[in-house]
Amino acid sequence: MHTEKSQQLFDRARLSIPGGVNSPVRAWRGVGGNPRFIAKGQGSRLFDVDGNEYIDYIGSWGPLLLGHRHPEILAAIEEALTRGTSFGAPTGQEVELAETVRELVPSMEMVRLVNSGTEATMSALRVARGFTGREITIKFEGCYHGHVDSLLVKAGSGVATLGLPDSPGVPKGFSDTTIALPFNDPQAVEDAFLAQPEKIAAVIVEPVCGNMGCIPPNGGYLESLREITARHGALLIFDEVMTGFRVSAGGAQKLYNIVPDLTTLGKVIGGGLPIAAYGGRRDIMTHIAPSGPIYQAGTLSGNPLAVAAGLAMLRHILQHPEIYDQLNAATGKLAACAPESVTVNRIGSMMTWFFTDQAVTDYDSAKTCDTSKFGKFFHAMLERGIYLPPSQFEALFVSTAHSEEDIARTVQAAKESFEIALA
Ligand code: HOZ
Repeated sequence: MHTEKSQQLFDRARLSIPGGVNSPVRAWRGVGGNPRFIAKGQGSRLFDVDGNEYIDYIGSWGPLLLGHRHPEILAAIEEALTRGTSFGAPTGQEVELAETVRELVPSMEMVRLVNSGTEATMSALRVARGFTGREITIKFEGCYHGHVDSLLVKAGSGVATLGLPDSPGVPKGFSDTTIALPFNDPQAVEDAFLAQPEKIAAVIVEPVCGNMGCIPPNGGYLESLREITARHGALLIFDEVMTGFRVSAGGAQKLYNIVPDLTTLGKVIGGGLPIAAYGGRRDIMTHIAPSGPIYQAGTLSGNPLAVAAGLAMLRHILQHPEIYDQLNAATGKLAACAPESVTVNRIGSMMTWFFTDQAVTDYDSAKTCDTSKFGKFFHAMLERGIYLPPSQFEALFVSTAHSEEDIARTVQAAKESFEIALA
């Protein structure tokens, strides 16, 4: 496989961009080697600048539920382009997008559009603090909620990939407002509330973790979080940036039948363009400016191109509920091909092959993985034209563009690559 052009671009990139990338996991530090620079995507495929073709299982880290360059999304962006790129004023399509989000995720009685998942979680936390008059947040070890100062405590995703315990630059006062607890342990949450009565504003959780690899909630866990937070007067925030419109049309909250107070969305909601949202109970959301005093704003919030792409994506989901069966079936075939010494976690079209024979239910068990074996597996797959997330601590994503032939090819490549990695 030729990679000279990617290599040259990476050499140049490192002179102008920290680490050569605009988001850390892309630098492949978790698997070794140098990242491929991408020239284009089409359907299930990525093509790099050296002309190599891959079946893509990153899907832009989640947004591309329908694959690259889906015609309905392209048409919506093209139509929006004829009207302008940014107005800094309200548009009709923003209203339609908010209404469509409410239809799919009914717990979001009101919705505010922002530009990234980080902005959504940061804003939701501020709202939770402002609404409750409390300052402390509970998060879970290995969960990642964007690079929000107070949430970069024992975080997953790139922080876990690079093995960084916490980030310099986060004032101690901020991290002191965060309690990080093990995921899937309701007693730890109960104990934290008892230790700090009437101090905890919110519990924020990825209802299905995707940022320490895919880790589903144990039976009854989300119900416990709902019950404990309600009993203690704190808000339950579901960070559905990854799971929203991914694990079901209504996200993880629909799948597990839990009604959070606030929800954050990103990734799929933008169909590949930068947009995110937070929302929830009307009595909480009306505290946001200009309805109320809690301030949050953004020049590009509700950007017309991103709104058009997001609306096309959500309309497709509403019109084609059958896609979730297709995604489930395809991803199930990938899950089934792993040997016994590899643990597989999958919910819908989110999945991780963990290089450990232990059950992976939290960050500690995720860390039992042999990351060097994962690195060998990643490179063996790449050689076979399969492009996986370059970290043991990320989930892979299947799209509706993955054909049966793509999946069969991937299963064959995985069987060969497991043999190489586990030898
Ligand atoms: N933190 C993102 C996934 N969990 C990675 C984003 C990126 O590198 O683009």
